[in-house]
Amino acid sequence: MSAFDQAIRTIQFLSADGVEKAASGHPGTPMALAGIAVEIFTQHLRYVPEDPTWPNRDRFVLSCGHASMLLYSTLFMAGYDLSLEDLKQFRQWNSRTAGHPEYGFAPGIETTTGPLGQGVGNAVGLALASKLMSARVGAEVIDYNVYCLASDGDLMEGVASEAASIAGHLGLDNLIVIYDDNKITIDGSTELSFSEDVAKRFEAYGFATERVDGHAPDQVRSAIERAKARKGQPSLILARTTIGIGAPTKAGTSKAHGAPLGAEEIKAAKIAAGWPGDVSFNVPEEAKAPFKDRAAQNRITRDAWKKLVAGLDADKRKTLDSFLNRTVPADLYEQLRKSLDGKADATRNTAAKVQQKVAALVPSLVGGAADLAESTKTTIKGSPDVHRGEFAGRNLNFGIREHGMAAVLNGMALSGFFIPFGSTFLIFSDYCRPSIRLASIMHQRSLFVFTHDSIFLGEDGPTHQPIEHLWSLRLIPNLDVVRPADGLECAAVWTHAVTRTNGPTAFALSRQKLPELERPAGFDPARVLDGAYVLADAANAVFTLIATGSEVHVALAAKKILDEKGHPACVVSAPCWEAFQRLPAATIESVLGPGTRRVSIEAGSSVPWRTVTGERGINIGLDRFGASAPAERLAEEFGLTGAKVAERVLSAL
Ligand SMILES: Cc1ncc(C[n+]2csc(CCOP(=O)(O)OP(=O)(O)O)c2C)c(N)n1
Ligand SMILES: [Mg+2]
Repeated sequence: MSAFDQAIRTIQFLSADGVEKAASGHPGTPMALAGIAVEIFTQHLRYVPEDPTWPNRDRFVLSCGHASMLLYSTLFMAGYDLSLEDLKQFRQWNSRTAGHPEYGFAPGIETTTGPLGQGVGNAVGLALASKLMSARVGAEVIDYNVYCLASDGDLMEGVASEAASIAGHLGLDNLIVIYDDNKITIDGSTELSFSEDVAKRFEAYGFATERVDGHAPDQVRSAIERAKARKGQPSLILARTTIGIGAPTKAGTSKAHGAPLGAEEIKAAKIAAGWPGDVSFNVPEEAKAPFKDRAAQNRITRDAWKKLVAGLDADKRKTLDSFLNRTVPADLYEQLRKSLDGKADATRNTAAKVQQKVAALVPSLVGGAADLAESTKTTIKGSPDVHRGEFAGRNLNFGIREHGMAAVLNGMALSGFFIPFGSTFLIFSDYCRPSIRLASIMHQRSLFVFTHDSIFLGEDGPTHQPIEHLWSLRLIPNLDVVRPADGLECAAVWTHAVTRTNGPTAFALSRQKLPELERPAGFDPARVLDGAYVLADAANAVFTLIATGSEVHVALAAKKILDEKGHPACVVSAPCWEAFQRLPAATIESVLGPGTRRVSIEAGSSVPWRTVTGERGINIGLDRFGASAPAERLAEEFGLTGAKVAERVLSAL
């Protein structure tokens, strides 16, 4: 048996053995795709296992994350820092080999996958990032390929279709998607639910496609060679495979998908493949040879790259570093504050002005809108749009593809070069949510800029008015939701978002004009970065009014009435509840006022605020859908004016 074939067998049976030992997992797809993985990792992929973050490495994305043992076995064989012991710990507590690949758990895992379709979106973002970088620092410095393995489920999912449509539109010829066309999903044959011609669909997106026998190495090799050489089009290679190939009774059936094969089945498969039937986790040294050869070649390429980078002129080097480090000036907040004009405006407009300044100071900031740039105002002025073949600009047109946009943003963030943003209305955060969740899991600095953040968008009515969205986003762990109330808060939340290196930020910005807030003399602007702070104090306060965004000025108006009526209230503005929660408990208590009665005011779901305001709390918001009407009328009807809030608070006395 050749070393190449031994490598395939080794990965097939490491995967099957790993699943068997864990008594849980997906053996069939790794067995079927081992040949393609060996082909990619030994013949095509540019990587250095001991230098896994080399910026110009090719990226490998296993979109069908359920086949995680394929990735783990391959990374192990390729010499990454992942041991045989790690493979034996598959799916166990604290192991690096979780059920689905988790970004950051082991080197070589370029993204977290498992929710089908997302990996395809990430792969598009990774490919786009390479194109953007080539345009900035030259293709000799950054120009990598992205290899993505995708299953039937991946290509059935809408998010992959949206992202693929973007990739085809932009002609991302560094993207090679290999489709595991095994005609099997969990419930059985794809005949049950999937009858379109996938090749034709991808051709319509602008992909070049070709069909191969996924178990014929020469066919796979030449198809990948052609894909690499292709200019102006991404490639989809439809590889016909047999799930669980070699398993005597389960091959080709959904029984090979998501359960251990069983001792007898594995043994028979091993013997039939010329493998020792009774040995688990068998790794012949020879099987590693093709990977070692590839790594040796790649080291030469990497060393030449290092030399090239060391020889770059100072300007180019500085440019490259500003992306490699995603440099943000240390005094960003100060500079943003200085740029404020103090004019009352909608926070979508005020934040947009702040964003222009951020863009001028942070080269890594790139992004776009899902066909709402006119409304979200996120276009970076003075920079061209990105088009097919023209990647120097900073503005992307994602089209009406919110989910695809969010998954692509994550890929761009994962590239290591960009702080990407994508914008749409807050109501459509629902269309982005699975990707926002993954950005949070992966600790990626993806920025989701949502405007039209409440019923006060007015006339468009209930379908466009977010209600549960603020809290529903706040419920995602490690996502920071920011809802600024005025210019200073816009400066603070933009600073927060671009300097936050361990997670994403979702913005909620108003469509309607808001007043600039007055702050007491000597107010320390650093307090805004705390996430919540006392905006207006009161001696002997009876109430603490906690408000966010467009309801902060309502709280101030209510305070005035309450103060006058002899029930003094202080106002806490909370532009980022998550940041505030990370402060010491004593600080939180002192801001919220230990002895006062707490009142939350936010134009959205009020129920979750009960956890903040407590048993005696008063929660003013909206626990029903909104209505189509001018904003002023809605404020009156839904009790969100200063007078109505004061009335409600007093009635609770
Ligand atoms: C968004 C999403 N929906 C459902 C699942 C559960 N799930 C895991 S694999 C799978 C389908 C398996 O079929 P396929 O994608 O063709 O993979 P194969 O069995 O061929 O490896 C499903 C529905 C998931 N992981 N992600
Ligand atoms: Mg399948």
